[in-house]
Amino acid sequence: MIGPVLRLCISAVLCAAALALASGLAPESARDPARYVDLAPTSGLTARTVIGGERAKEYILETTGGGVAVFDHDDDGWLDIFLVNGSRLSGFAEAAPPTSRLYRNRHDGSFADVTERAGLVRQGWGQGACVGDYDNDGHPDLFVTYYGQNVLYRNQGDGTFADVTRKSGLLTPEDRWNTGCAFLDYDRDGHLDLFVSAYTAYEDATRYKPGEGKSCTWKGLTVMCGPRGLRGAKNALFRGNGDGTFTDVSARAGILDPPPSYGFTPLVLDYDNDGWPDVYVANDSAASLLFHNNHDGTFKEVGLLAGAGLTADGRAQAGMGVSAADYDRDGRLDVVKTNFDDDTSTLYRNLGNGIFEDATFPSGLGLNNRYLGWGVGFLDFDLDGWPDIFIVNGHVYPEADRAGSRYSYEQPRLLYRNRGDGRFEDVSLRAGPGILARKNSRGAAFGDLFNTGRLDVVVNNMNDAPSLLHDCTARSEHALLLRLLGTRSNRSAIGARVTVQLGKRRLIDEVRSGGSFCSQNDLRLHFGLGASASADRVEVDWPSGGKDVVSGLGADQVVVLREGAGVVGAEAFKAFVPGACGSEIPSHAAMVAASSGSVASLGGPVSAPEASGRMVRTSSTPSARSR
Ligand SMILES: [Ca+2]
Ligand SMILES: [Ca+2]
Ligand SMILES: [Ca+2]
Ligand SMILES: [Ca+2]
Repeated sequence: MIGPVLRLCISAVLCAAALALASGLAPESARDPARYVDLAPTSGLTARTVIGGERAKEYILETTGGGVAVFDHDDDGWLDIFLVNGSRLSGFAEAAPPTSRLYRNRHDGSFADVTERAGLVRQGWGQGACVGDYDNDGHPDLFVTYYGQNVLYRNQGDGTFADVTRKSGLLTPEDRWNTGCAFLDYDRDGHLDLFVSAYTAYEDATRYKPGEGKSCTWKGLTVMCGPRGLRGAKNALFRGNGDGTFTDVSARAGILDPPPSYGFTPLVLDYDNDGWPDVYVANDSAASLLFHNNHDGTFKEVGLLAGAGLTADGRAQAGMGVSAADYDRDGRLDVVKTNFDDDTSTLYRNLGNGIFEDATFPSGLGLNNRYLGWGVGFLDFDLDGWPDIFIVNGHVYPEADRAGSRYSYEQPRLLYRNRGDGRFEDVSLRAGPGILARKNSRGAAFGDLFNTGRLDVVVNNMNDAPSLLHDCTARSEHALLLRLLGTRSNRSAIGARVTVQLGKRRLIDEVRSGGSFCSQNDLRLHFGLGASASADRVEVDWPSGGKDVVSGLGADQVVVLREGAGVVGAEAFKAFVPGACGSEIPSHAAMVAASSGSVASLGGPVSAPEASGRMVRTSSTPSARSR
């Protein structure tokens, strides 16, 4: 069979398609858009996350949490996984109480539980996590939010962490129900600051028994109360002082100005392209907030003014998770937010001039209104340069299983393909068993766990083991993964804006801490380049005001860019194909090789001049970035 097939190979692309046919795969046109499989059971990600009761939730406290962070804790170039764990009101008489877990990436598709060795064993009602190198020592640090007191873990550079919460000044005078967090450098002084959201007043988390309060029924069923009828909470901003300590500047920075609400996840983005990071906060059962950075250490909340607080018809929604990308490639970051059931997720299209429009229905996201969404991310799963959308779901009420066939406690995931014309296509039913699986999910983190040029998704599931979703689809399209190292800017380069130029196409993204639902994505930026084997130009606008430009950057590699120095390292994407994908699936590297005819550059470090690109210009003017 192979012989005649090879004789038909009149072009590389036809050849790849013919080989796919010969190996039993469907031809390109009829192929499923993706095939996500769950690698967690076979990769060692087996510890359960415990959040409240299994089949009954007495209090709203039992329904939140479950953040995930993917970050390279030991600086070996491979992402590791931190899964936030919760607790249970009835206690743990027989079993040991659960702890959040750190899994070290073994580079072979498996993970080792290093929680104990890393010094991260801790009990309590963990909620979310975010990552940033707050002390600029080159080792990414971990912040974990709790119902109670948050914890700042300083990465000691030897695989272990030290709890420096008290020393850093991040203990709060009273216990809070902290939820999402994000490091950012809002005053652009090179020292990371920290934004923390909170859900309800601390005492209200367990104030009313089901049926006792104001908002304790749903579909005629008695359920846990809230958040309506409970007292809300305010967000907090801590300024990094540059000496490892933080000062609570919430009041003077204007963060306390909006009334208390039910905050879940902060999303840091420069929505108006003025070079200063702004903060969007997904609020539950209330208008979402948008804190515009005034460039003077203060913020002004403009959510309603900007059209990003409510729906097009003026409704407040139950905001849970949130993500940003320029899905329509007009050079402005747009926002997607997950919400409750009997409602849709919301897509806010950035029109410029500080204004968003609710594009949910015109974009095709209004199709699904039966799921309760949490973790969400724009990711370009098919590498065509158009950011797609991935959402994980799960109900807050176990009673949903008794509310009629439309509702369920465990729910499937959703995958929307960006068609490139402003519309999304729901491809969930043709995207593999990892998408169809029904779970009660909360946090989701997006990152290239195996350095293959593709983004994987780690999902924290309630009272269940996590999921690690990997797309097995063979693709010949190209991609770039950029790791940024700040020098004058904060070391994690959080807030850096990258523009990738491909002919007339311009792709943008920013290095971001926090987001999704109370989670942390890969700090490296992933760009799908489609058929382009290189990027014409890559521009980095650093938070310091400096700018680096690299031209002719070869695709299909992880490139390290240092502020003021340009490309300082590059490594070709790996050819890792998990066993769960089946042996007939060629790796991305093999597909690229088949379509380009070049095998030589794959598999090892790439030779410097051609693959690393050429540094064109570095300017280090300390003025505001011009865009
Ligand atoms: Ca550090
Ligand atoms: Ca700062
Ligand atoms: Ca846009
Ligand atoms: Ca895409």
